[in-house]
Amino acid sequence: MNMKNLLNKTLIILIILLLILLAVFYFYISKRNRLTYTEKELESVEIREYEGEDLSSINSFRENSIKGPQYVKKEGYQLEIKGLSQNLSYSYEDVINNFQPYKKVVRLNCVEGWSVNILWEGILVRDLINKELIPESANTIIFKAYDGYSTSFPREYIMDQDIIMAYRMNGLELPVERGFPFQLVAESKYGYKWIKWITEIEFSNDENYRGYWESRGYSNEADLEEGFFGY
Ligand SMILES: Nc1nc2c(c(=O)[nH]1)N[C@H]1C(S)=C(S)[C@@H](COP(=O)(O)O)O[C@H]1N2
Ligand SMILES: [Mo]
Repeated sequence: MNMKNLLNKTLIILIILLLILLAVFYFYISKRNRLTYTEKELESVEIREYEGEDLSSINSFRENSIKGPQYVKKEGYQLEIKGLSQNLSYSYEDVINNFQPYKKVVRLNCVEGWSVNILWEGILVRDLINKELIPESANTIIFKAYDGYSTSFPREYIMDQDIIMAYRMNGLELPVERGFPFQLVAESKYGYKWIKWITEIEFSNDENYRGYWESRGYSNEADLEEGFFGY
């Protein structure tokens, strides 16, 4: 074999390798961005009006989660509740079947300027929590998610109000990209408090705890009427 042939062969092999790499990359990107429901599928099954109020479509969210959609399996899923001294754990079915369901239309506002109005169905977070387990010194409730995301609230925000942890939206089970199995409906707070793919609810006495975006400069209160800048 002469030198020219060898070079040609190497070039062809390199081109093939590059094509394989591109195909894998394309497959990965398209899987990441794929929506659970197409527009057409949603048309016939999604609730778009509730008690006279117009609702946004499930597909009108802008997906910009820190690590993209997380694929959480129903089987084996456990929601961990961590008290100061004792812990609880619920399976997906425990959460769905054992607590009083609640429904409410609430608008999610992202700091990027878009918003969506959705009919949420789920359970009240405070119903999950056995009050005897939580001493008064636990002033902070931290939520953690499958992608490493976290956010926190003063105890009263969660325990003294009807704050929903949703498992359905517009009448459908929460899609993967919307936070299956559970998303917090953090009413009156900016979107970054609406944690998706919840795995853990932890009681803490650390008032200075800061979640993912909060530790990067967004307001820890995140109240819609106050704005999201500063601490
Ligand atoms: N686990 C997790 N939850 C999350 C996020 C995230 O990156 N990871 N992003 C938050 C932000 S910034 C917004 S606006 C809402 C809605 O985001 P979405 O449109 O990507 O669903 O989810 C919130 N919950
Ligand atoms: Mo956001």
